[in-house]
Amino acid sequence: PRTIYLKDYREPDYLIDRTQLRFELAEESTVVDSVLTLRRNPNAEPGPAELTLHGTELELLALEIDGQPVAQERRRISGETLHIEGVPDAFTLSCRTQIRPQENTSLEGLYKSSGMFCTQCEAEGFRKITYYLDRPDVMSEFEVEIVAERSRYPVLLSNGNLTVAEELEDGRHRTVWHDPFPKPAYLFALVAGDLSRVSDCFTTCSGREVDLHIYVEDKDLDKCDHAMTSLKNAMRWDEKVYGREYDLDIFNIVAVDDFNMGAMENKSLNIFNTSCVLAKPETTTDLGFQRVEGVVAHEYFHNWSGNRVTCRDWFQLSLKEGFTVFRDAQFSSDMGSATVKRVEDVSLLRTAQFAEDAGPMAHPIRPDSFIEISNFYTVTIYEKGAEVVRMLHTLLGPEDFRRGSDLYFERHDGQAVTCEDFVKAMEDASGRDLGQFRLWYSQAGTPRLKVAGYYDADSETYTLTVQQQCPPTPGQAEKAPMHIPLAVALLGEAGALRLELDGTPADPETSDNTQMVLDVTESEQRFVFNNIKEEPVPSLLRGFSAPVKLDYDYSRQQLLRLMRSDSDGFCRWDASQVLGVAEIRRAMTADADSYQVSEDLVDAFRALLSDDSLDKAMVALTLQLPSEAYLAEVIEPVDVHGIYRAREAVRYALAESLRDVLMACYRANTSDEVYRPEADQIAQRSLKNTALAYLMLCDDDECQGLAKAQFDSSQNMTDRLSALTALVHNLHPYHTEALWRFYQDWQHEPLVVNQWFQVQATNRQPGTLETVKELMAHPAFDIRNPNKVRALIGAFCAQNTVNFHQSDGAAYQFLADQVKQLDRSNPQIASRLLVPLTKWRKYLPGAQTLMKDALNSIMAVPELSSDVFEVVSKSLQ
Ligand code: HT7
Ligand code: ZN
Repeated sequence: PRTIYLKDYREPDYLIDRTQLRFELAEESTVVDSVLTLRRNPNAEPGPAELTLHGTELELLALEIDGQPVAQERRRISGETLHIEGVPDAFTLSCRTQIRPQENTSLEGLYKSSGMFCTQCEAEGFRKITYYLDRPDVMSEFEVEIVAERSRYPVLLSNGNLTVAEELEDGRHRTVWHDPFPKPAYLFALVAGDLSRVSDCFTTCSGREVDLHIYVEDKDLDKCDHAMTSLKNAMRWDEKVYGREYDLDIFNIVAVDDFNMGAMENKSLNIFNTSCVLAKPETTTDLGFQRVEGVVAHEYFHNWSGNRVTCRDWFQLSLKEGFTVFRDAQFSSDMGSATVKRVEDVSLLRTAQFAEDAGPMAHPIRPDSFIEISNFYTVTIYEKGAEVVRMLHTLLGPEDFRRGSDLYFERHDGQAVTCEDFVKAMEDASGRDLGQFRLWYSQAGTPRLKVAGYYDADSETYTLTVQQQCPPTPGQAEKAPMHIPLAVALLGEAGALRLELDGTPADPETSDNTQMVLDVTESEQRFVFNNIKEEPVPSLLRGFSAPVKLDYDYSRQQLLRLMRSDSDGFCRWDASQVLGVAEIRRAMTADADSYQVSEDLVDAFRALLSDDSLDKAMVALTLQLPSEAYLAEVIEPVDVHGIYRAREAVRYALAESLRDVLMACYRANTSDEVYRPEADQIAQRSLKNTALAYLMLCDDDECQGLAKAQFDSSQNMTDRLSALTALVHNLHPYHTEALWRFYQDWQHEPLVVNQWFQVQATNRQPGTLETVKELMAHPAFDIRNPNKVRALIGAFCAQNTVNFHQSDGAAYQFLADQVKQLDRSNPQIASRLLVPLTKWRKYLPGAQTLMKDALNSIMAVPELSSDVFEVVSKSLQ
């Protein structure tokens, strides 16, 4: 496989002004006719009159230029391209290809899922439909005709407005769709199937009516309300917060079972994984409801950040993804609890993204090269990309940031642009110099900030010394210092102190002048605060103002104080995490019988549980000890089993010490209110189920009876699944029956069955690998369905660390075998699944050898896909 470099970017030689497509869908194969109106790109470098189109797995039936067949000697198919020589400067190219969607298991291009035809064209799937300039900087106006048998495919959809719908003879019908907005091929979509729909409408800020439809299988009609409400909230929010109005008269969402990712933002025809659109209380957890809201909003927001203004090339992917994740995070914060959302996002970043940044696939948010673009839909591009946009928001402030985004949309509407264009718009609108800030786009790795504080009572000054350093990453040995916004406050006995930095007063946005954003730009820098009358505790990296690792040598007393009284919710939670890590480290070194949990931690947790004034969702998050994944980031080399045992020891000790207050909390938060997926109730359930997880560690009858009673009586999936998890993961005598009953009740709901797989796959008890293998033979499992693969194999390998890292290496080999098999049907899923193996360098020497053996066994397979080849070869380098 060939490496593609950003430095090799060239403008396309030809442009396609108009794209006419005609699909004849049938059971054996589909015939695609295209008529492309092409012209030479006036900005292209001079070159031969030769057109090179992308195309793969296509059968070429006919090819004409301006109505004349193209002779064999003038055309050549090689690899993934079709070359045509001697083309005019402006012409129409007519092409007929035949494809076999029924046999397409990669879920890219046109394929079938549960009897319906659907498409996935991002990033390079369109070339599996017809020969085309399948690159995002070629934007074209599309007209699409679809012909199919009416009884099997009564619904025929594509992008834009419906212009024709008519019956044909012999039981077929046809529709024609026209999308007036030029778009790249990756935003093309087609759906044909027997679908039912839920409809609503939305009046835009300028008074236009937009018809909204969600298409699903008939049995799922009762699960669309939440997605519809989320869509309307997102449309209103984007008008209010970004001034972005929807631009067509119709907006469609279609749910499909087999989908490689969460959803796809095709112009006016979003296609969704069922897991990201369907929701009802009986089948969907609170987390599921929140995911639907977030993904619906994310895809909708792409209409501007991605579709109206798109990417010039795939190296710019974070231009649309980072910005859109930032926008959906702002939306979710506004819809629920902002601190909870922030803590959840930071947790994901500090586990998955920091691990990626420290591993063999580390890349900047704008990579310099790739082999397979599908491998670059990463937590770095998405989540770190969103953090970079967030830093711009912090540095500029909300008003200038909004001016910058207005300017970006105004300047580049209808264009395919770069990350540089985005930063330039922010720079021009705000007048700020973002020269050094641009390094965030080109440098990979997680910077480490070492901060020290010194109080001088005589001069009444407090000095923060900040050092930054970024570790080497593949291909980038040396790093220059970055521009890091460091939000700080100084806490005194009576609260946060007024800040004055060498004469500069605090951030005027915080009305009380107690928070400041420091511009950290050098390897080492000192910030002196004046008029500080007492020795403060510094509150650092407030709201997680930059994606960095922070070192500050806090005392235990200082951490307990931050946890109790910092006005920044993120820092309160983070202090509890630091204390949790310290406790688990201590438990790792203590021998099993002598370990005693720290009294001050127990007291702090007791105080949290007893304080009714606190946000219950935050209390729940704070009570949960640092995850195994986070511990694996901060304790190296990673002793998986040592970490697990120590974490369990701390959990047991806390449960025992806090049993009564946990029980009171559980009872106080048990309610029989009708289920609502809203912040107050979600918080209450989260706290109750966190208490339940602890109480199940106590072996008295009252505690042990809780999960069974909750399982038997719960009316919603959040409570039912929490109870099932508690029963199964603690090997409660009722667990087998509970699993059986759960399956009996929900076997007709694939998304619930996936949760049933996942509960079993994440069971830390010994023998889970065998259970997973047995479940792969269960009639409900299907290796062709990515959701099932993720729920069973993915969850086991990525979340069940003690079992994945069992000492004989059997689970590594199991994963390697699955990757080899999946690579033949769905390379994208295969290469995502293998990520846990790529982290081999972090583990103890014995595990490293066995993990490398598994990777080498994959490498030995002839004809690996470019997806799997790239990940395995880079991780073995
Ligand atoms: N922009 C969408 C990306 C996507 C995708 C990429 C590769 C393979 C399959 C895919 N399905 C969707 C999703 C998004 O970020 O909104
Ligand atoms: Zn996206």
